[in-house]
Order: sequence, then structure tokens, then C-alpha cells
Amino acid sequence: MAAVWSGKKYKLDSSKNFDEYMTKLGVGMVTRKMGNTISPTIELIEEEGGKFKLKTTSTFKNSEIQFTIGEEFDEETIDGRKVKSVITRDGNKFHQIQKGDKLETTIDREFTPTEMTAIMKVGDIVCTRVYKVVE
Ligand code: ACD
Repeated sequence: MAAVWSGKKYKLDSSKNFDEYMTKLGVGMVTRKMGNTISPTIELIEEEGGKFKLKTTSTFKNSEIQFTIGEEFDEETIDGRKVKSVITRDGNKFHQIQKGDKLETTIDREFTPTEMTAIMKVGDIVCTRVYKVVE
């Protein structure tokens, strides 16, 4: 049976505390203002051999990470941090830990047939972003 996210694109529908999250990461005001107005689209693609691709596209920037569940990989985050990342999976939930020189962040993404929720944490800041299926 195909995964719930298979062949779907999820577009940002609502966002809470993203400005606080970006501030804690040290993102400047101009980029924050832009980030607050952008609604990215996210696509998760499962490839052969247990590999995954997570594509984020927007009018500002695009990003793509490739990962294997449980295997550490190097990632450059959208705000420019170079981190060591690892993603684990529990069904349709993916838990990501990003370890950088100064900060540790986590992203919990849960996919359903109609939406994806991302809970992003840094320090005591919790940012919740909900994406709805567009196709
Ligand atoms: C999403 C975007 C997730 C972004 C997560 C962490 C990035 C940290 C700071 C953002 C820096 C700048 C914000 C500008 C644009 C945001 C959207 C870019 C999409 C590629 O998953 O919703």
C-alpha cells in the first residue's frame, strides 16, 4: 500500500511562532519578514533502498535533503547553519534532530492523507506549522 504522503504536495496553511523561532536562530529582520509571508510546499519522496528525499519549494528559496532513517547526514539549514542531522521514523511520523556548533533543533513532522504538521523546537520556542494537501 502506498504511503499516505506518496505523490502529494503539502502547502503551508497556518503557522504559529515562526517569527520567534527564526529570531532564536539569529535570522535578521528582513529575512524574517519575508519568511513570515512565504507559504512553502513540501514533498516527501521515498526512494529505493530506504532512502528519502524531502523537498521544500518556495518563491524565496528551495531546499532538498536526502536521508536514510537513523543515519546521520550533513545538512545546511535554510537559515545557513551547518548541522549534523538524523531522522528517525514511527509510522507516518518523522523525528529530526539537528546538531550545530551552538544550537540543537528538532523537527517533528506527521503526515496524514490531508495534512502535514511540523513542530519545530529551539530552546524554549515551539513553532507549529500546518500544511494542507494541494495535489
Ligand atoms: C518550512 C520551512 C521550514 C524552515 C525551517 C527552518 C528554517 C529556519 C529559519 C528560516 C529562515 C528564513 C525563512 C525564510 C523562508 C522560509 C521558507 C523557506 C522555504 C525553503 O518547512 O515551512
